[in-house]
Amino acid sequence: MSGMQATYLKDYLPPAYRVTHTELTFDLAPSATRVKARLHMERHPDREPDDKETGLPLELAGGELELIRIAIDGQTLEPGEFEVGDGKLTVATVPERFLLDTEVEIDPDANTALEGLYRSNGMFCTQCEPEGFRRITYYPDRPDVMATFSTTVIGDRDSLPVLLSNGNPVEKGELPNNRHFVTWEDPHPKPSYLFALVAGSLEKVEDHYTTMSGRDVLLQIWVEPENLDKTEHAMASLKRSMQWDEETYGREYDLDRFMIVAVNDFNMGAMENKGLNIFNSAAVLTHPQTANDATFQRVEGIVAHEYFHNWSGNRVTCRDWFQLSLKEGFTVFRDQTFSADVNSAAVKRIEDVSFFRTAQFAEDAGPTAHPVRPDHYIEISNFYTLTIYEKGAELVRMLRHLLGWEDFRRGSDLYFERFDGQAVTIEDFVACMAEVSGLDLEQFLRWYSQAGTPEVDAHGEYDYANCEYRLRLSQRTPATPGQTGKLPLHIPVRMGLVGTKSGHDLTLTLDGEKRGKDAVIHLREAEQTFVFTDVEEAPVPSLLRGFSAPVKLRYPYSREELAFLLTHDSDGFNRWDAGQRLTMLALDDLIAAHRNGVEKVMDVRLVEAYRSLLNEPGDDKAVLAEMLTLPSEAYIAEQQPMVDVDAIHAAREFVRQSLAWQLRDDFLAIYRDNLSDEPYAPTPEQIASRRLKNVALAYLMSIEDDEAIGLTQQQLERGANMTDVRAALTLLAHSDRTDLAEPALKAFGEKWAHDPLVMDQWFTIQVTRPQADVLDRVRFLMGHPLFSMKNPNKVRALIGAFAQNRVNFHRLDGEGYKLLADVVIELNRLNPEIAARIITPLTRWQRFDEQRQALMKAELERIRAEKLSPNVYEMVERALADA
Ligand code: B3K
Ligand code: ZN
Repeated sequence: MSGMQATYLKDYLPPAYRVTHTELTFDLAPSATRVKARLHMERHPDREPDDKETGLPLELAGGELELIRIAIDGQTLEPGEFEVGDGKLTVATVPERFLLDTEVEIDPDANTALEGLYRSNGMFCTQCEPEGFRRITYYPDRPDVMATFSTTVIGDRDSLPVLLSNGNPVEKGELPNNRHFVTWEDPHPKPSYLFALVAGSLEKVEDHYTTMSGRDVLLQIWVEPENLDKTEHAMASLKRSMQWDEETYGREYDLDRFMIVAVNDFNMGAMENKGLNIFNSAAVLTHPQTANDATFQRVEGIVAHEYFHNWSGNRVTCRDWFQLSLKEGFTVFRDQTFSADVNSAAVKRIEDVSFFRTAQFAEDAGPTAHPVRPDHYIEISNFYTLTIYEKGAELVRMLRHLLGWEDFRRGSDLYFERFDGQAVTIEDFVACMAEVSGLDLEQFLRWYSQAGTPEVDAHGEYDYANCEYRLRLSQRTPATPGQTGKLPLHIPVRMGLVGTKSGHDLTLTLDGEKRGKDAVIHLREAEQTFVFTDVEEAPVPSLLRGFSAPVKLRYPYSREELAFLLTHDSDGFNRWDAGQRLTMLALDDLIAAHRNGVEKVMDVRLVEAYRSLLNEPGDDKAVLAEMLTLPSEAYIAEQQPMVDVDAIHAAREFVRQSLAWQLRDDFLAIYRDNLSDEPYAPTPEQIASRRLKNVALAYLMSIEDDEAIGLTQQQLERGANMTDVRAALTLLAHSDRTDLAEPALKAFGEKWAHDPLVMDQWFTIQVTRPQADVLDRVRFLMGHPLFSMKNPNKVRALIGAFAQNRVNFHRLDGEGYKLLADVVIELNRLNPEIAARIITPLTRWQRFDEQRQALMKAELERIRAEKLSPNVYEMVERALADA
């Protein structure tokens, strides 16, 4: 089957023909939209015809299109002069330079895949990355074909008063039959994946930004009328992002207007279309009463991410989709740094790393592990992964560590200047970094082609007699599917030595050179020893500070050493990490006790560590809240050789409840100290305070403390903001107090039935309950009038969230797996991209006991027996490859 064929990086060839200018006309109708395209085409200078007589055939991608007409230089082609099929249109002979005219009809209403042109709540919108443009018109739909665009949108004046596309509006007017049109011109050459069109009954909020060179930019956020009051935060985030990119990277915006549109049905978070970003409404709309702090921060990060793509992605784009991380890894790194700069930097890093070590490590350890630059794919949409995005960002962060900020910035300037308006590769990016710094980055490039998480083992020895500290580091990367022989990587290890007497960082002297108190050492060999001299006292090493490389670092720390680092490490991130390690040691013992049916005993050292945290809270509440947060069940699972969901759940609950019993009054004091009457603002200070308060309340609720129940109810009833309301409702709903939870859920559901984003939260709260009856609840809610399998947010809120409910999804009767498989089979028809994402938990079967493995594989086999989309086919084949 041709759709199932793999594409290989090694087969890359420039396109035979390129497009210099694209003219599009859309005549919009819900189930029969006409698209006329006029492409100004010429042969690519690097492509010689194989045969001088016939030249090079013209091949254009296209799917789900009904061809009405095709003409070359004004001459309509007759059937026989071209061929349509297999997702493409082929013309055997064309001139060196020509005008291609096509007209097609498409059916936006039938488009449930949400790729190409589709309708959401009556609004027309597009999603073209990576290969959606071919569902709009026949085109060389690949990122290395960059053209200027001129787009005319025609629609009904009443139902579609707003007609938007990329660039600047240049003409508008009235047409017969109550229709009107707007023509847009985008002067910046762009690949087809950055094309966008929106038409609907929308309203806007406007603002202005003056760029560093003094140009005025009109900023617009377009939403459905009822959401006009939910745009303030996104607008403020946009302006902050524009300013930050000028100050930090010297990058200025390049059009007269920048538009954001909020859409309810959207596969991803948002899309960086040139000058017309399209956002999942969940990633842009906020209001203190409807969105919690985490959503405010997520919106800020995504607005920044899409805006930053204007340079890292749009002005300089990818040569082919294997280079996806060139734009995504760099842009994630940019948005992470932005969020760190405008919020609490330590907390941002803690959040990013704990997510990374939970989810990306799991991807690396599973059957879909792939390098940051894959070398083949069946369906590129399956590669919008944590490895491409988050690990890609970690690689860029390592480059910043290796070069230092100043050289890194010079490298980035060189990259943007040299490749402006071009489609390039990861080597091009790394070469700029090597050129400005003089560093040899050859070995570093292996990070892009080698999959898997490197494991670094560290051992230290202090030599009292010679005042020397010897640190031996060794690295190995476990085999991943299709890649067995792994090579040593270039790993920057940021570190310090904390004196056990003084409690301070000691000066690091390496090879006779003083390196300060915090240095980056370079591990390049499979095994390397670093000898630090003039070390006046016995130290505890603080390694991989700030998570300076995406590796698993093992060091045989004692609990005493970890407790010491927890209070003395000068690096906030590593203080947190020491706490995590200490907690993990206690959890390991408890997991073993649970498995062996032995009585569980709480580690008093952990209780004392928590007690000191609570009693000497320091000034960073945000970090404290992170320190008090136990590792998630998913994170704990990642640390185990074989996942025992029940033992993990029991051990974690035991720790939570033991801490709550023993530190009850401290938690209560923290709760009370952080109550506030201030009006809501998404400031780092307020967010930290609310977080700390709600973390404390969660501990107290874990033992169903009477006073805590009263406080939770009060917090819910007071309804100060969604952060507090959602936290309180979740605590009640996840407790055994059904008598309190059910009326609260009912009231919340009735109050917010009109707001889809709040209802998403309502679904999630219910299906993440630990109680055993939750599966029935999931099935019941799937029949709720507000649930729809066609809306990706609803699918994520209900099904995706349930699959994260570890004890219930992994039920031993296999009903959790069966439910997910049923959903995958249904979504495979409706929306293959979402189907291929939601299936992920089933692909991780190797990590579980034999009984669960058999159940999960049986469901994968059941899916495999269906007629599958390339998306799901590829995932299932990879998942079952070793079965
Ligand atoms: N570049 C988009 C990805 C959309 C792909 C969807 N199949 C989102 C982002 O990373 O900004
Ligand atoms: Zn992106």
